Amino acid sequence: MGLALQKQMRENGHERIVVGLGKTGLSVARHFHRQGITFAMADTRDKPPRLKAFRREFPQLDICTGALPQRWFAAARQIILSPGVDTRNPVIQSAIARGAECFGDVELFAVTNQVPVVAITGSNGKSTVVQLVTEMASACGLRAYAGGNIGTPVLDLLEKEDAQLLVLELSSFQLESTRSLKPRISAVLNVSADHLDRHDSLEDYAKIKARIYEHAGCSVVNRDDGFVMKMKTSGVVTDFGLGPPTDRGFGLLQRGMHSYLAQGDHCLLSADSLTMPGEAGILNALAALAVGNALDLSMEKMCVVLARFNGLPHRLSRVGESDGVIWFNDSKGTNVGASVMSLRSLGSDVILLAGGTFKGGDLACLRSAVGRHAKHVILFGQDSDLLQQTLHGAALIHFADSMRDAVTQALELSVAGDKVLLSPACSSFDMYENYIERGRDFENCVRELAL
Ligand code: UMA
Repeated sequence: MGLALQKQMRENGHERIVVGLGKTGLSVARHFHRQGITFAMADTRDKPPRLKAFRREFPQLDICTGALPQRWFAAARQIILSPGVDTRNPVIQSAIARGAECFGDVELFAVTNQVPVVAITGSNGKSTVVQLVTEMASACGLRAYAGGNIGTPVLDLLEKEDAQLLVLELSSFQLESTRSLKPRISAVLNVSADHLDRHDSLEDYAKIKARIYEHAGCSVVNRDDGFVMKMKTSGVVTDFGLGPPTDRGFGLLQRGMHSYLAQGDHCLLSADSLTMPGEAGILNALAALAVGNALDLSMEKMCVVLARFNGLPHRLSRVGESDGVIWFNDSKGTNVGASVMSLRSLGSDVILLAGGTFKGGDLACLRSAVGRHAKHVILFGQDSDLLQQTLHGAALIHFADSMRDAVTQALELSVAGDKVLLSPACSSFDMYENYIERGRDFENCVRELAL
């Protein structure tokens, strides 16, 4: 777009505006660019995370950051909203009132995609089930890819030319504006209070989740969940739950001293052989089996995947990779020994995120491991000064005032080949309820900012 035209557009408004310059916004921009469609970009933040990438890739396109300007939206006919942007924003609302269409990336994906889709939502466990189903399908020889809320924006999946199955994790924000998705199989894992700052009530939130069933070929339901059981399903219905299975459904059977994951009256796998902990782990496994069964995947191969699924989070678990940088969550590294082990296992070029409440331990040992394995250390929390005194000179030291800040700094410091490791060598209680919450915070920040 020439400068004169840009100026005129700025004065008269844009017809098509992508709102939100995070992962989703950038994927929408790339999608439109591939299709030769012009648009403008807006983000309510002064410095949205993908601004640099956007300017680099689309120097010719108009972008505005900070509060959304009314006049920009005066001529808007299409608004493509990122999931993090509240549809109740007054500027968006007045554009809609003037007749603008407003939808998200999943709707754009749905109108173009030709590959069979499994769509999974729920308040908890959806990433695990998406991951499990993807691994099960791959084990059965299908080229399957996971995307959506789990991390890879759905429009990026359109680029997977060899894909035979797409397994999507969809949040309520993504489902809210989706009309055209026709999943082969849809599942709502559970509904509990979440995101009520964005949805008017729990019932409203459940209603949005129920959208996933609208055009489904097969609906997988959690028969223990009152909200899910009230939802209108389509196609063949399969259920799962913790009690004994229904006729063709999935559940638990007691045989002697042991519980078995089962379909109907057929035992499939001992509950003890799952590494995923607790009832939530069992429910996730049952949900994945129900979805996989609806896909006609081999029961035997699915059970192999379940038994070896190493879903243990927060223990040197790989969060993801972007631009050649790999991100690891080792929030369970709450003492020096654990963090030293993790540094050792990653070899070299580590950017270490550490800090919290130091519980005592061999700081000299940490210093020597940092010296050998880490390039940078980003410190946060109560005892960061103590750690700084110890680690000074072993690597370049930086300070962060929050997890988000630490991840942002790591993103800026990292180059291809680096490994960013959260392994605090400290307990989490100065900032968090527990190491799990800390690990989750880290993973959310990484997914939002870096992947
Ligand atoms: N934001 C603004 N102004 C804007 C745009 C965004 O303030 O103009 C803020 C939002 O309030 C939000 C943050 O920026 O806090 C990120 O929003 P975004 O829409 O730009 O997010 P993306 O980077 O595109 O990532 C989104 C999902 N994020 C959200 O729904 C908040 C990611 O899920 C998802 O992986 C990604 O798309 C790809 O599909 C993350 C998430 O937290 C993991 N999801 C929520 C959850 O799981 O509870 C729903």
